[in-house]
Amino acid sequence: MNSSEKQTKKEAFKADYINKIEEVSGNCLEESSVLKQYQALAELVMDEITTQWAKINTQYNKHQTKQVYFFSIEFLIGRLLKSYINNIDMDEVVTESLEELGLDYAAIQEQESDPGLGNGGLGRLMACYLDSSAAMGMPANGNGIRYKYGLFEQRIINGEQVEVADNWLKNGYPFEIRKPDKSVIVKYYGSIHSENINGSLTFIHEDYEPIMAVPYDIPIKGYHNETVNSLRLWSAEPIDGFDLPTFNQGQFLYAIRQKSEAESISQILYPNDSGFDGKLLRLKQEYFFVCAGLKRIVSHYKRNNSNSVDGFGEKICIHINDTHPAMCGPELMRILMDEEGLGWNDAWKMTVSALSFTNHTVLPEALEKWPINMMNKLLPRIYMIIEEINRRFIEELDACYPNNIERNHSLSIIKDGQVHMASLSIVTSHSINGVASLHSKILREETFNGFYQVFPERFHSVTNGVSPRRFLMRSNPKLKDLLNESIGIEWEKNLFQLKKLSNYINDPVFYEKFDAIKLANKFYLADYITKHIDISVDPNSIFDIQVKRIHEYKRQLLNALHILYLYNRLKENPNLEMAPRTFIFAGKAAPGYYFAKDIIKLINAIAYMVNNDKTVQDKMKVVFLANFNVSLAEIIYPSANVSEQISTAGKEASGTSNMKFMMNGAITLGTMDGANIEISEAVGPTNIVTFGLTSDEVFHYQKYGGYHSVDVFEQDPRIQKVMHQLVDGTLGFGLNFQSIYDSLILYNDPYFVLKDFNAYSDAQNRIDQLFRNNKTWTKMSISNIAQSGMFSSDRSIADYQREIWEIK
Ligand code: H53
Repeated sequence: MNSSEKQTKKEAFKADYINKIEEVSGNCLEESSVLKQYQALAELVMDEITTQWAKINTQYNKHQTKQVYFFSIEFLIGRLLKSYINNIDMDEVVTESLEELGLDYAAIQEQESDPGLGNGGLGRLMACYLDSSAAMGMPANGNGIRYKYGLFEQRIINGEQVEVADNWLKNGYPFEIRKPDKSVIVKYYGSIHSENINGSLTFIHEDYEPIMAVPYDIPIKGYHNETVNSLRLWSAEPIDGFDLPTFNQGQFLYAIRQKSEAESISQILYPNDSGFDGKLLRLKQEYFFVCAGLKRIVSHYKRNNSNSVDGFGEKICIHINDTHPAMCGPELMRILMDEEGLGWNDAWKMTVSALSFTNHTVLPEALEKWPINMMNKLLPRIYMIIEEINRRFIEELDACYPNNIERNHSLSIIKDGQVHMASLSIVTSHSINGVASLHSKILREETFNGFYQVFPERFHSVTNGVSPRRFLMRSNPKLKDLLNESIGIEWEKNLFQLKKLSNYINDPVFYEKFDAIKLANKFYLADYITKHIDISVDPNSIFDIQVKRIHEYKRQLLNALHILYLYNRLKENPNLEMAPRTFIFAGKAAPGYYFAKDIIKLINAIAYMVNNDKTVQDKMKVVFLANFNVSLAEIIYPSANVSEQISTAGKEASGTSNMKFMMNGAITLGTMDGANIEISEAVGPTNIVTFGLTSDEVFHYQKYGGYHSVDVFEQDPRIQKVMHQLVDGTLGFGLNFQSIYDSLILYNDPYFVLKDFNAYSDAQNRIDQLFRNNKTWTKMSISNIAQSGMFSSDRSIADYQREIWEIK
């Protein structure tokens, strides 16, 4: 855009914006509130995007383009306004126009709520995949739940997590379109009877409880292209709203109960990350978005295909994100057989061809299994179909591998009184994949080895990726500008082009600019920390950051114990030579995960002690930032020097914050786990610091024993001291972390924290040495960015497209 074009656009924008403000607020610009200024801007942007949306949908329908649908119980999309503006290439026009109008663009953006419709990695991955699909001009859509309350807001009060409801819809949400005309009915409970109608057996669902599923669509706009895909989120409502007859008969409470029971389905997101919560309401949620989504997809397909489902399996990809949407298999079978009149074999072929499944965890406690009784009662027809899928599967296995009856039956979808959702997903999908190389290997060799032997061709691996538009271009605009001026703009469309940075790997002028940007980002975070928790931190210190859900396997505890040890060292020798450090944590604990909450409490207790001790003041600080969400993440990654990725090897399927940190030039301090391994391969051993047990060693100890944490404790006085401090009152009057002590000693340290302590402490020393050589550190940092192309979600989507959905 040349300058006169820009001027014309700005004038047009300003005129439209002033009109919009009047329209949404009934006030003129000068008298409008910041909220109204935000709403007007959001509406203006939506007007532009919806016009493009309508156009592309017409094209998709006309050409019967192959469509992908991600079914996921979480979509952690983050704030959208700025991304939309970037994607329609209006950033400069809007920024300059608002400034000329005397408005505060940053404050306007702050008005947007950050929808917490996910817990962590799983939901955020879906948002990155939607962003990448749209950026690549690929028709891929999301299908999930419009939770009225997203993930709780976390406050830290007296060092402890307190949960507050997340009322993200309180001011309305400008980026969704409610489509009541596309509502569908979801049926629960009741009974099934079969009838012979015109010579064929027909199943009829009676006495069911109907719930109305109403879709809300959010546009997913591609970066600088014509594509607009859709994220469809379903809201549960009672049929015909309030039950007036009942109400009129005076049964007021009953009428209200009916309404609120219906609405409860989409009321709240379960706050568990990688953990299974076998509640009836969760099962209702899982069926709810699966049933509503599939019904609409089938009817839309028929509308463009002469009212027939022919070819559905070739034209439609239903992607099952973890096992929460595992009922896609039986539900699609139900629709194709009971509603479309197909026979079992035709319906089965179509279903398997349409479905693919990504597994995201090997933690046994996260694998979903539903009691037969619960499922049979709530979803009688679905359960019937699962039984039949299983019966046929076992029959085929017995026929193919007659000498393996015991193994065959161990693969049963239904066993021990439960329905195994991972097994259901594998049997009903033509493709199964893990999310990093190591993870996929564990799936093949351990977790799903029995299935791998039966269907080796179904197993794939696609390493996760993250959106460079969100986590580099949007969150680190200064770095974006430096990259553009140094290596041109091709990297914006193809992140592998960042390799061109190797031309600058020894360039002192580039180093200077790069360091200045990192420092400015650190100042920004330091400012946020002061504003929010009144702790002042030194932007020249190492920003050593661990932000993610709090979980034993992610081992925030290892980090915390090491901080305590470092503090002890500094107390013994206040002149200890070390680069000053700021240890930063953020992350939520599931409300019922008491051990994780104790870890938060421990970190805050250590922080309080360290930050108030004058002898260590200029050497170390510890910070726990409340309410980690996408918006806070965008401030944190660009400012990081060290990215803590220290999970017990074999436990973290992939991790994605490791990629976001790397893209912003942080050095990974990590175990050989998940995608850390691929990061290490990409950057080479001199640009990462790894430590600790390998996954093979962890498996070996878990299988054959041989690790006794008490031995480590007895041999290492550093550990003894730290462990005693957990329970002797050092961390504050009345503060006692016995549960943590017991887990590490009495229960033999199930996540190998003490076992890896020494290696971690050595690795931390290496970080210190490296950082103190400024040139080496900057070189490492730039090398990390240069190699981050492989961790763009654009690459992941291209892999899915080629290997799994087979889209040209
Ligand atoms: O999914 C991420 C992985 C990460 C894994 C995470 C995840 C959840 O956030 C929730 C449930 C689940 O089964 C897995 O823990 O390692 O990077 C995206 O694949």
